[in-house]
Amino acid sequence: MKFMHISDVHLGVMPDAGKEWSKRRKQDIWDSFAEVILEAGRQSVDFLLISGDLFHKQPLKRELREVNYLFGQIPQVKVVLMAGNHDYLQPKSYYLDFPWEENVYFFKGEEISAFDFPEKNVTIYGLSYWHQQICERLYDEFDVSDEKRINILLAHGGTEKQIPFFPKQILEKGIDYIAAGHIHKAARMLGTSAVMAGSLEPTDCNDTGPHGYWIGEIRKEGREVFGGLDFYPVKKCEYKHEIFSLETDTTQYELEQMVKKRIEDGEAYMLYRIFLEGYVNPDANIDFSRLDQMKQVVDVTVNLQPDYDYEKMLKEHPDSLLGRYIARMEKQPQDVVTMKALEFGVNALLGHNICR
Ligand SMILES: [Mn+2]
Repeated sequence: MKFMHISDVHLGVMPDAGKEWSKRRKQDIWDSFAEVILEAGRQSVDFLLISGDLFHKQPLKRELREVNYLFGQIPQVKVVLMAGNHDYLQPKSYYLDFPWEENVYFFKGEEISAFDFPEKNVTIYGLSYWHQQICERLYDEFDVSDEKRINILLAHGGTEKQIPFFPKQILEKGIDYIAAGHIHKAARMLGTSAVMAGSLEPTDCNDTGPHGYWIGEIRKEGREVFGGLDFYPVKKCEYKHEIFSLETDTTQYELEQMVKKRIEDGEAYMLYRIFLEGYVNPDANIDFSRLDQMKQVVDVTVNLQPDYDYEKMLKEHPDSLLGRYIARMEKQPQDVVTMKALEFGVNALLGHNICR
């Protein structure tokens, strides 16, 4: 049997609030979802597994209708989905009595149940979140009913407050593939037969690395399992974290050119979070907000130290407030706190504003 595995689409999320591309990203996430569904049809997969948080928050009725329409476009594919901690079920959730297309299988209970597909020799286990947090180890509380079936667990969580679990323990129960979701960062294998799919698209500038979907094949002869799995990136957006080390003599244009060059070396679909480290000459008066306004820059984190010569300052201003402040701080224990206090105090007295 062949399957596609995606997770954490977070339909409705609007990443990078305040940035000019924010609205476009919201639409891109919907579009990627629609495209991936059509791709599932083209690839003739038997199952589309969606491991929770399809929506960023409680879905509206019209949003469910959109999603259901798309599922209806691939009637030969069985779509199996669950609610995660973001779109968790409530008594009034539209998820509960929604009239899904015939090929859609939605887990409604918070206890593990199963959908059985004898014609494909497949059983899929799963549950839906009824709470934003579930600390109980719910995935430890079941056993597979037929070891000859291809047994799949659709899981969401794996952290302390979202159903902690160890893939190895679950695989030992006779599960052949854990289709996991919840962690958005770049997709990764949890073991040979378990995948944390990552979000289909990044939903936050800290979701670095490639994002996309998985296509796999599993064959079972008796209790012997054969298969393969591949990751396919969706290249609409990828966040990169880039560190720039400044030196005391770095100038405004030099810094801007460094950043521009790094962005030009990447792909057009990449967005950047920039970290500035090292030393800066306070008199250089660098305007960091100019970096923030650059194309493809999401955020600038300034973590620079002013390059002050305190001894020289002390000699030049022995009787002023500045000089007395430096002299006083030099009598304190010379630890990190004192050094920071010295730096912040001198910044304030000189009217420098280095850390925005
Ligand atoms: Mn989640």
